[in-house]
Amino acid sequence: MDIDIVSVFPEYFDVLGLSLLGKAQEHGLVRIAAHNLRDWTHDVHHSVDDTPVGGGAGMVMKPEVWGACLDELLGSGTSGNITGDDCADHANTTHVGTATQSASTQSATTESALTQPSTTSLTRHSTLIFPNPSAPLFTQRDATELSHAEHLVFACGRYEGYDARIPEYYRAQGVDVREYSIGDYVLNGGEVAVSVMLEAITRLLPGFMGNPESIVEESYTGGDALLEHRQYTKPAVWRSLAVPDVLLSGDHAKVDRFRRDEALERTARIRPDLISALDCGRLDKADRKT
Ligand code: 6GU
Repeated sequence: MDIDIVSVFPEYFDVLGLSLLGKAQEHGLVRIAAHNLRDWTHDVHHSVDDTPVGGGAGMVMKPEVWGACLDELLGSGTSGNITGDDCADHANTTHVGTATQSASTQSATTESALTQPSTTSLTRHSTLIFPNPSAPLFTQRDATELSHAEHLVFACGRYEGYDARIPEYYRAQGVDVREYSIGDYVLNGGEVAVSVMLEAITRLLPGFMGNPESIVEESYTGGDALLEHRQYTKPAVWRSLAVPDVLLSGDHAKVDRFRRDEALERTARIRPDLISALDCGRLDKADRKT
């Protein structure tokens, strides 16, 4: 999977070189590049935003800068001329998690990848994602679907948002454009939301997790999105608190039943909205009693 992230704070994504995602990049499972939006500006101030048309507080991100940037990253040449002098130099592009690369090889890699679209970049399917607090919620279902994508481009907005014509334009060009919120609260910009979505997506890549079963069993996965049952490890008694007896019984059917009941009970109590959304056909006879 190929991932491009555009932000006015690309350093935000330096942490993606750490941990499991860093390993996944080293192993070639995923390539992640963070780009600075200001590299596509042409004015002396490198401005990326302007006042809202119609008035109001704050600033809105300009369509021209995003247009130049996204035309290039999507490799589609949708606005016609995306070569030569129209391209800024992208000294600030960082290949996240490739710490061993020198600055010069890094920039050489970037240039050839971005300015000489290969046949694959002309034919590959790209998905363009805008974090947006006013968009539909990003769910595990979206993460699963996007984990099969070939190329993801995350466009991080800052300030009061981005000009609405940016997603509209690319959608009209036939690009798969998504806008997602990660929850009912307001963040200063899309960077944290993109980090969240990226982690949810990339951990589902085949070969990413050491133990693939941990993905299958967890909350929200599969058709029925239930909260997970509680977990215990040894010792059987800690500070006079005992692990439930059934978990020590060795009776796998009983253990499964106990965990399923607990998942249903916790979900009904903590997230009744998930129970209402359950597909009744997926409940078994014993579930109906709980
Ligand atoms: Cl995607 N962006 C911002 N700025 N705030 C958010 C969000 C996204 N999702 C929840 N809050």
